[in-house]
Amino acid sequence: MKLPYSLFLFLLISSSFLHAQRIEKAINSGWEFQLENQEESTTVNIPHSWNSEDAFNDGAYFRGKGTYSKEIFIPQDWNDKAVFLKFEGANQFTKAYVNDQLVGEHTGGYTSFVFELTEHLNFGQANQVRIELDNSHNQDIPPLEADFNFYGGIYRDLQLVVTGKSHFTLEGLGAGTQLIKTPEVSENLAKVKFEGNVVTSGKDLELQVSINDPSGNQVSEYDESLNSEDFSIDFEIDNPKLWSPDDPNLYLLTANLIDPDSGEILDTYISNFGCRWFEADPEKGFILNGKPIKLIGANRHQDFENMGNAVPNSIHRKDYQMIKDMGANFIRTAHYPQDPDVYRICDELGLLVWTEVPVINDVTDSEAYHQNAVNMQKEQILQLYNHPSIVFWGIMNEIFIRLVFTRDIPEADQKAKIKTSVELAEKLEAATKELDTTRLSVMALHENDIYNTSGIADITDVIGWNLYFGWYTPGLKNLGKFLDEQHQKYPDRPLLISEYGPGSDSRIQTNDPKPWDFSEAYQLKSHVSYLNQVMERDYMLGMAAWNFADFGSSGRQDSRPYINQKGLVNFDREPKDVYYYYKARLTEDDFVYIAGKNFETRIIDKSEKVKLKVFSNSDRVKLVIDEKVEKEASVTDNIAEFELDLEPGEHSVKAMSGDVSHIRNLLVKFRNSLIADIANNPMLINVGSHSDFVDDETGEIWISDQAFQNNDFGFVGGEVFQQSSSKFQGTASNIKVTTKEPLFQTMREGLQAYKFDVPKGQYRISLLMAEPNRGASRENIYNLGSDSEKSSEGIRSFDILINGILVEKDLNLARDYGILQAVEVEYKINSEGPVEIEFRPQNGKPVLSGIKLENL
Ligand code: GCB
Repeated sequence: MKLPYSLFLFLLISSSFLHAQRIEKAINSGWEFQLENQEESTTVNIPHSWNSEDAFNDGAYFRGKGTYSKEIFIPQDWNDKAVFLKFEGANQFTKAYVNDQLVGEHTGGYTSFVFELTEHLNFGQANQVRIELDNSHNQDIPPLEADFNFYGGIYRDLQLVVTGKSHFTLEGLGAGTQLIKTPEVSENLAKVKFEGNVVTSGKDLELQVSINDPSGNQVSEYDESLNSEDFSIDFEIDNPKLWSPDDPNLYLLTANLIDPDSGEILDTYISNFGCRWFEADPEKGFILNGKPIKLIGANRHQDFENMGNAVPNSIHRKDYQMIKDMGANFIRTAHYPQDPDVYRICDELGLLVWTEVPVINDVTDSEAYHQNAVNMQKEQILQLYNHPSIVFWGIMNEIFIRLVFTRDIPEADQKAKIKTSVELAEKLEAATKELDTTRLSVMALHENDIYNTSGIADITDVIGWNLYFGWYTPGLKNLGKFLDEQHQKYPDRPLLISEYGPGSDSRIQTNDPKPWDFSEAYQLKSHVSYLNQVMERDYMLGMAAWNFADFGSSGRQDSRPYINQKGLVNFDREPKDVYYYYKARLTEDDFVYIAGKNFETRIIDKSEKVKLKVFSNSDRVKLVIDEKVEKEASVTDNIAEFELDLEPGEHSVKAMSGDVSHIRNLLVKFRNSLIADIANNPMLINVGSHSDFVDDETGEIWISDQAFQNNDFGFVGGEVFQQSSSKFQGTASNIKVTTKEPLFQTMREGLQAYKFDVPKGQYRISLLMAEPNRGASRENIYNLGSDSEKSSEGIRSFDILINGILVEKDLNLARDYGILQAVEVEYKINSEGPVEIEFRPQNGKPVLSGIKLENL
């Protein structure tokens, strides 16, 4: 429990009738902003990023310089004060000027920093503040590269802090944090050490400290004159109220710096802290306050749809609340320290935290790079030290991935890279332990033995594996095998899964999920399997899903371009099915949820049943269909599966377990009758795919593909297109000028025809196509000289005939529209009966991504 703010204010006011509080005020509003490559400036509010839009367009997002400026009035009566500018975070190299004088520089995009302004200010006047920021690629600043966007800007709150001339130190790596250490905690006693530093103005000073317990009662106090600038005060708390995810008890420390002559409070420092102890045991897993606790949760990036990384604190809070509500007890702030509020929120909500520095994918051997990395770790630790939620300091993520995936690196260079990476890991480990011996160091590895053979995996206390079995490497079941092998080979190493999970798109729905189809169903299947395999292994500390939310990654071309879609919720935080699955699996209050928010229309074969998955934390689930028929099923792995005989039409399905219920309305259609009902029902087919594609803009459903049979519809000949060297179903590239990417990405290649056994009538036929091969030739075949050139593989062209009428001659998608470009062509015909669209190859194989047939 957090100490209520009202109480906290009361404590402040009551103890400080002789005023002179520290002023901390956000100066976020009304900055003039000018981007290096633009002539016009604009007025912006902080948090701000200049990449919140262009990171989601074609081409590279702007990485360069941006300048913020503003006049700030400084009152005359602050002239006996010290004044500071405090950045909670700005990406990634900052220079600040006051009245054209440089007041400070900072390197790194994810930690806080403070510049003192006092001597540069004109009191009683407006002062010109200019902040120059640069997010260009810089070989000396981590991260060098990563699967997320390095949005530039002052993207966290900016504050003006005003203190007495004598004050608790604000500048330096800790950015104002005074350390509250809990070197020894047990149920009976917590030893607390308050360590800090003050800036004096030569006067005598008195330090008054009080500690209040989670109910607000004072449990300790201290009042002595201060003999030096550094202080270290020991406290003891009997029978401390321990902090844990179930009971996040927070103590409050208030420290006042006092002028002994006048009794005036010159500065105040306030911080929460918590009492808990923990260990990571290679056999028993994670142990908190003496009890084993399986760490289950998610990673979280800090960006949000349309905002980039410039998100308000309310969104940070909402995210972590959603993570807590899902039943998680663990979070990894991958891949960098997040907003200071995030850790306060995790303290309050009760989430155990792995926080890390952004040393990702690759390192350089430059002294500056190493120094910056180490500095970031020191800043992270010194700034976030007091948060009881933090249990792991992360030092690196998948540091050999670039090395492993780059071809033809000479052996000597490989060795040098390994050497400098190991050296940096050792430096980071040493810096971590120098500053904090009470927490565990950790690093995240990708699935490769190089981490073992290089010795780097022996450096930290705990190892996190980022494991993508069933996605980047085959076989969900290989997870357990891999973990057992590691555990046997390295029995002293506490193990975690620091990342896992496939990409999913709430527009892709199927009952027959496959790896890389981006369906919600495959995501669910994969998470269930991972949870089962980790839960049955006591030695595993736990697991963190990749990722809580979809996030921006400009290099990605998945089914939604520029977005990593492995989130349990969408980029706008709309939950996917799997989010509710975690809730059923991890929470204790009665919970029931019928999966398939985006799968309410079921277009099935007449002989098929409607398959429903219901998530619940009870043993059995009852289903009431259309308020009449009742069915029951037992729950395995928190899922009850139902197969329902439902007639075409609308149905309401209510699931009940314990005291709770959940209703989903379904619309059932029979595929076979679509043909007969063509007059009322346009037919839309997601050609080349086993999944339905639900167009979230139009509400249209493009149903999964099938082979042709009489009285029905379907393809004749060909095969599902699979790009060589890619695991993706279809093409792993963004399709331009469409929002229906997955519809175009999956396709049938080499088909001879597509047929519909429809009655006589007037029809409109839309064919959706895209050239999937980047190397496809745009050459006009008529310009080619020889036959051998003409049959070259790079050329794809074909004729299309509808009911025998030639509607396209030598259609070359690359030439006529460009590669990876969505092409939609409509034809109107009068048909005497069945409609047959014939594809005749001229060069290469014809392709088709989607087909829509409407009776006019
Ligand atoms: C990883 C990385 C993470 C990526 C993720 C993915 O292992 O650590 O930064 O985003 O895989 O989705 O590929």
